[in-house]
Amino acid sequence: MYVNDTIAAISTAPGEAGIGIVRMSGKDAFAITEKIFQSSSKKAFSALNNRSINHGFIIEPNTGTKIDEVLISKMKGPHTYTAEDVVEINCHGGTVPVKRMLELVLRNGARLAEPGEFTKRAFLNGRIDLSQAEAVIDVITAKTNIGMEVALGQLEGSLSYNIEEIRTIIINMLAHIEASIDYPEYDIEEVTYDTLLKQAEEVKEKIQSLLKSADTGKILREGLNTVIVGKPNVGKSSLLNALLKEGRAIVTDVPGTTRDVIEDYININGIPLKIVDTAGIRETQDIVEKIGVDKSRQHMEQADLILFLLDVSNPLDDEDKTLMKLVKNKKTIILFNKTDLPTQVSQEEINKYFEGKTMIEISALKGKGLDALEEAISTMVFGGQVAISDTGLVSNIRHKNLLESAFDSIDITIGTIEDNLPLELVSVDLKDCWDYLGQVTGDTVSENIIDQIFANFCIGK
Ligand SMILES: Nc1nc2c(ncn2[C@@H]2O[C@H](COP(=O)(O)OP(=O)(O)OP(=O)(O)O)[C@@H](O)[C@H]2O)c(=O)[nH]1
Ligand SMILES: [Mg+2]
Repeated sequence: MYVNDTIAAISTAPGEAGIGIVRMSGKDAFAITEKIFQSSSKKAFSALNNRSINHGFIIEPNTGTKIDEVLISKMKGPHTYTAEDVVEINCHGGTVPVKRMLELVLRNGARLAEPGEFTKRAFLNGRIDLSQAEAVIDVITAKTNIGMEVALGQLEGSLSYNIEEIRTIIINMLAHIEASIDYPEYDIEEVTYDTLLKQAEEVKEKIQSLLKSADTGKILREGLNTVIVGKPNVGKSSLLNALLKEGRAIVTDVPGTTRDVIEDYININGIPLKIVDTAGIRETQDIVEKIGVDKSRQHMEQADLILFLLDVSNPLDDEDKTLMKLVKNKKTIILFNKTDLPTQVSQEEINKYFEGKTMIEISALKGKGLDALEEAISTMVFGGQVAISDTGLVSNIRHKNLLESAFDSIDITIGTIEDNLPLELVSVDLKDCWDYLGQVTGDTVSENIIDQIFANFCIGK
């Protein structure tokens, strides 16, 4: 799997900037630099210290043309990002200088890196495990401080540590089983089953507590999927605009104004919210509106949180009531909008339809009640403050799925032990569990999946 050549890429974002960085990694990184770098200290690149930053010029070796004035860092493997020899050329930022620099190193023996290939090498060379490599993307794409802290924790190995701890217990169990099968005379069967049961339950508990952290982890990483739902004209787009503090969506007094789904991000007490404004849901003959209404329903299905909007300046009608049934089993906040106008909804009706729900009076037009709404959202999601220590371990859907499979396997294992079935059977599901956990850290993962994961990276990382 490991390719022993030298890769290069532009590691900074495209566009004009103070500096731009071209990064190289691999066995020829130093030799290539030797050819194109003229140090102002007049020393050859090979004579420069390891882990040093050096001033000089990049020269086209065939023509002697100066390409740019640069600072070059020289980092000898294995204590580098990729665990290979790494050179970083800091040249002037801007599209032309970095592009010329990249072309030059490519002409002199490097190959253009694939997306994420530097990090992939760090993984393949054993410097980090797969969950740590995945955390690198999460750090780069983090949308809030908390999201970034969680990703950093994972990058430092918090998840890997927990997984390895569980796998160690499983390995001990498997060893015990092997021994009992091979030397039955040395072991009293009951003891074996008792010990195994205790250990299996410990494994189950540990997996469960990791899984518990997964939902919050996902929210921190991808944003809480929040969908504004309500019949036409109740003020959904007005609410979106008020929360974003900008005129993002078109607002008119014509019911059926919003036809498509509008999405944007806001940050509430550190929680990234993906907030979705939808077409007002109603029966309609208009083809375009109908498509919008269908989309609204799909978004409602996938929502983590629904903001259900009612217009209290008009009496509740059948359309409101139909919608109430649709959101019944969802995490919902009921928002009574247009409270700046005289209300037409009685307290009795409110008690009858919304008992037990979180309810807030707002006016999207006047910006009233929005603080209370933000407060309610963070309370609902985290029961108050976010505690990173126990929420941040699992934030990746791939990890969550694997942990769920591991959980199922250990559950079956426990059943097999409790039924005193043959040890060979116990070990089958136990091995599955060990394997699923290993896929999180990349220990037992297929090449295919590794490629898929790194394909999501940006080039140069
Ligand atoms: N008085 C008052 N009017 C409001 C309030 N919120 C929205 N409106 C008005 O209600 C009308 C409809 O608002 P929109 O935000 O377009 O409603 P919508 O739910 O997005 O409507 P559709 O996209 O058609 O489903 C507009 O004329 C808004 O100015 C409010 O809090 N008070
Ligand atoms: Mg609208």
